[in-house]
Amino acid sequence: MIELLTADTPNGKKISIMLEEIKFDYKVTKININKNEQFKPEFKKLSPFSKIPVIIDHDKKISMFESGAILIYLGEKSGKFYDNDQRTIINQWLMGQMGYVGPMLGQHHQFHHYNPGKSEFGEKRYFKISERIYKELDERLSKSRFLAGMKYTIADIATFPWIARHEWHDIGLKNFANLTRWYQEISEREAVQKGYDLLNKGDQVPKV
Ligand SMILES: N[C@@H](CCC(=O)N[C@@H](CS)C(=O)NCC(=O)O)C(=O)O
Repeated sequence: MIELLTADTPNGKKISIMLEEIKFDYKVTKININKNEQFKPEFKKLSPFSKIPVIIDHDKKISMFESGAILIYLGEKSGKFYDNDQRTIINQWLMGQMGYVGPMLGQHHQFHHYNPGKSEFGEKRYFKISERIYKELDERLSKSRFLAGMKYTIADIATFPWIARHEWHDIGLKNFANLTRWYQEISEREAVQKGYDLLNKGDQVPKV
């Protein structure tokens, strides 16, 4: 059984979506990052940067932090969404999400959504970068059904929950036809809808 220690954020949703997709038996343990539970010594032992998500594979008695590493682990363990012969390309789109798409959109959330009016420089900078990310993903998806090719992979699973915050971004997802097509196709997957609502609060995947 896999235990997912997480919060209701895009990085957390990546893993609940993957666990639903591969149909593994799992349970969610909520870490309230607004109440600093991530800094508790017992959590920090599992996650040295004090960040969610973390998984514990109770059968193997191992734990892991970093969502990209967790997706790779679950892809390898399940044999799903991380095909051997596609790994070179999947890894590039996955690392691009981990190092660029997620962190930049995360900063955009901080300046534009949570703290508007506090820093004009920050707001403009991350708005522009986020707009650029939308364009770059749209360009890729104009040539490819999914990020790493014809098949839905862990690179899509990692990127999707970030684009699902499109209402916060105010960039206008519907103006990016290929990104919208990709987003809608993934939104319709039952596992995505279930994994999106990881805390069973009735959260629905936002529409375009
Ligand atoms: N690179 C990490 C980033 C994880 C991350 O930023 N988690 C945030 C929530 S989305 C967190 O735990 N923040 C609490 C904190 O930094 O104190 C991953 O992908 O797992």
